[in-house]
Amino acid sequence: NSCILVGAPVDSGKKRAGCLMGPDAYRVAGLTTALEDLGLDVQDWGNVAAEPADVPASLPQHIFEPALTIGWTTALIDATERAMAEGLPVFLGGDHSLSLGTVVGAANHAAKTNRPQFVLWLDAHTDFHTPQTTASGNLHGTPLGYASGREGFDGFPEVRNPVPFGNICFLGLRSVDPDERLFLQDTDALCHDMRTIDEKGIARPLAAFLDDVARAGGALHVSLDVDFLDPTYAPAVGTTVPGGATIREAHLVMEMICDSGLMTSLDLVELNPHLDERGRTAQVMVDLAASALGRRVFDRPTGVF
Ligand code: DIR
Ligand code: MN
Ligand code: MN
Ligand code: MN
Repeated sequence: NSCILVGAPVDSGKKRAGCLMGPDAYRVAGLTTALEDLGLDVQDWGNVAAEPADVPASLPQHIFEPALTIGWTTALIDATERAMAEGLPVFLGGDHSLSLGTVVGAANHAAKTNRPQFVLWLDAHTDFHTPQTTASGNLHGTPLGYASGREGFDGFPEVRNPVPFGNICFLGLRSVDPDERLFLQDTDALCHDMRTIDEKGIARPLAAFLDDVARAGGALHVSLDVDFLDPTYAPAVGTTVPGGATIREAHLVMEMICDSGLMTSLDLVELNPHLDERGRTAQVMVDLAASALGRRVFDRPTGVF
């Protein structure tokens, strides 16, 4: 089975530029070799390109760069469906607005194969806004609002297979806007904030979610935002929030995902190489991707929990 690298140099989802350099930063940090060393067949499909789309007047005026993000969404839904037919895509971001395309594309692929789509969102933020609720106007705060079928994404492609709220698990939350929180607390989405991780550890809530996915025979999309990590370890992101996951917590998540055998697609998002320290954050993300795809210190018996 192939691992397919899909560059998504999306930079329109927020005002601070730089994420367009992300795909090449991952390549320079050795992502292909790291995965080939695990015995995987790796194909690099290069970078997806997008055309600006028409923006309907009904979309709120404070939304930043909607024409480009709508164009990226259309292009990435298509690229995701094509890549998922061939193997396991790893999307090299690009800011988190790329997930408007990848989550919807993944859910379309899952529907074709009659599997329910699940999403693991590793992020300080919930990214559950709609164009109406976002105060910043930055569409990188909206991908799960879109992919779960919330209203108000005028001009964006229709979401044919919305991801049910209860199929979404958040880990690492510590910056949730009031509108997002009001909405999410009335859903059955699994919202694990940093306090939960402090109190229970990161393995228990994750193991419970992976059990749900396995029992349902689901496909699992994993979206890793750089700011899931504490900025001490991963400084190259526009929206740093103190109090995030440690390197070991993040690797444990990736190792458990790998052991589960459930992951069908992976986003690496929000890396801003302009803010990095000699590729340090890019390297952390490459190492985490390698853990998700099989890198181990030692093999271990199954059934640890
Ligand atoms: C914030 C930031 N909630 C917004 N979101 C980020 O602009 O809506 N997501 N940075 O990762
Ligand atoms: Mn497949
Ligand atoms: Mn995010
Ligand atoms: Mn974030």
